[in-house]
Amino acid sequence: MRVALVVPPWGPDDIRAKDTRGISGCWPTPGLQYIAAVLRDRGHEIIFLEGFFYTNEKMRKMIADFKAEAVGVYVISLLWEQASTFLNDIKIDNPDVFTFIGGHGATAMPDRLMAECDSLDTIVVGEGEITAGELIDAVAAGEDYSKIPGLIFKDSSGKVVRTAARPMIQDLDDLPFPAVELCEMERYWPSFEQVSTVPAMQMIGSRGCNGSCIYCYKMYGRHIRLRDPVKIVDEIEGYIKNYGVREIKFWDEHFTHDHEHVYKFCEELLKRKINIRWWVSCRADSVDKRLLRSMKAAGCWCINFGVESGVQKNLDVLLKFESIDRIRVAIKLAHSVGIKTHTTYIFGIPGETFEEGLETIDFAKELSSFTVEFFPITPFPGTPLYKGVMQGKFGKMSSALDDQGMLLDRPCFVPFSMTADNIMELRRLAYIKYFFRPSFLVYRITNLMSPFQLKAMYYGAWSLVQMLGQQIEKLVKPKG
Ligand code: B12
Ligand code: SF4
Repeated sequence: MRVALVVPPWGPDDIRAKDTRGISGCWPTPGLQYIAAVLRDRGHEIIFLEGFFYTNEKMRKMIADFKAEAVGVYVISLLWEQASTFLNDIKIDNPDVFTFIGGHGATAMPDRLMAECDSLDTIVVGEGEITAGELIDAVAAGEDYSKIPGLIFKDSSGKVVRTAARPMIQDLDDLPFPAVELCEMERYWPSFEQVSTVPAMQMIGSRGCNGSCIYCYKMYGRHIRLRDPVKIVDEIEGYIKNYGVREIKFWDEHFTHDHEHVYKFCEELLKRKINIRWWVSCRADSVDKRLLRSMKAAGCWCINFGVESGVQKNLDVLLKFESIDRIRVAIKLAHSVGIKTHTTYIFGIPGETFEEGLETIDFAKELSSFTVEFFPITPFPGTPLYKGVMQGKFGKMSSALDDQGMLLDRPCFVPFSMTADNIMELRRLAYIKYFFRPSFLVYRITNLMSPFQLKAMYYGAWSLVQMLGQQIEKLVKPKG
């Protein structure tokens, strides 16, 4: 069957605040690349269309030229409007085309999406490889798919039907590597603050996280499934050979959960003498010096720690189960072995005050990571935070899905303890106070790792100038 897999048309304006649009890039979507690989291996003909490169009109034309018989669309909640418009247009062009969607947004609020889009035939819920494979095989053969687990669709009477739950894939090594070769790889580039050099590739080495943070949408549950380190390194070798890749960004939710697994991965890289930089995310309570030394020796240049707040009470509200002291220790340890850190922080935690937000900024300065990000907290559908907000707890939230981005100009959620202006001011102050420190600027300049990072600094500086302008405007503008 001819299947078009599509990231709907989108641009930096849809997902970023004005002041950080300059640093925006686009990574390919790993989930859709996995779906593409599975469908290809089942004998279907695939075209992969990235909405960052094409307009809606252009993609419709490409789908018509390809004579697609099925169109599968990646959906996150923020970009649902673009996705549903696209699905409607595709059905206008060819009413017989079979449409299906998957992804975090599709999984978190399937009933709403089904109700809002008549052009949508089926939703693949959760982990999609096996379900999408069975679904497209059935559609191609003209067979009934109503018994395939993991689906939501409307029956002939218009009633929404949900099939049995699809169990998680037991062994991730059964999956093929993501079909990167179907994407226009040469057209992608990462957002500037996200890598130390290019070409860079992203990878998923595990799925799941044992944490329970209330703002995190945990599609893969608390049990962490690991890929074989040998296969992960095989995949890396392929990227080096085929694309000259110099850096890997692992999007695993919690890379260092199983130390033995990390040691095996590092040993494999060293054994094959693979010289590559890599970047991972992990929890602060899961690292020690021996592990960090091994990671550094095998090429890890940066670790992302989701710090979120410098106030213990707020970490407790988020159910982070991390202590401020442990975070401090983890970051010091990483720096002591020569690994840089990227730390992220959120403002607008339920119950957080403006003054506590200022304490978080001080904590970020104390930790002094190489790169930082400050976000307004965003309750994504499917998270305990979102459920609480819907029950009237915690604060007020916009119901428009396109407001649900953590990088936009306004927060979509405001806790009872703050105002929207407080949150945006804390974000601006955080960047200004963090970067306008002579010692920090010296650290950044003396630690440049490639011309790409020089470019990143240029765009970062431009963002800061805009934030400074906004802050000055706020201070001089008469109140009321
Ligand atoms: C990698 C990543 C990115 C990358 C790559 C984005 C991309 N397009 O894939 C970057 C950094 C660019 C990014 C950006 C953003 N991201 Co992001 N990102 C992730 C992350 C960390 C991993 C996703 C991943 O690859 N997982 C591994 C793959 C294998 O799993 P998967 O994506 O779930 O795919 C499986 C299923 O969902 C399903 N599936 C997926 N797509 C499809 C399509 C079809 C047709 C079918 C049938 C099935 C299917 O099958 C796949 C295989 O099993 C997740 C958090 C997480 N840990 O999951 C957030 C996450 C997906 N991102 C999120 C958000 C909000 C964003 C941004 C909007 C950020 C912002 N500005 O506010 C932007 C949007 C950019 C964009 N256009 O996509 C949210 C989405 C929330 C929601 N409810 O929709 C998440 C869940 C993080 C969170 N905050 O909780 N992100
Ligand atoms: S530690 Fe990270 S991935 Fe794990 S639950 Fe918390 S936010 Fe989600």
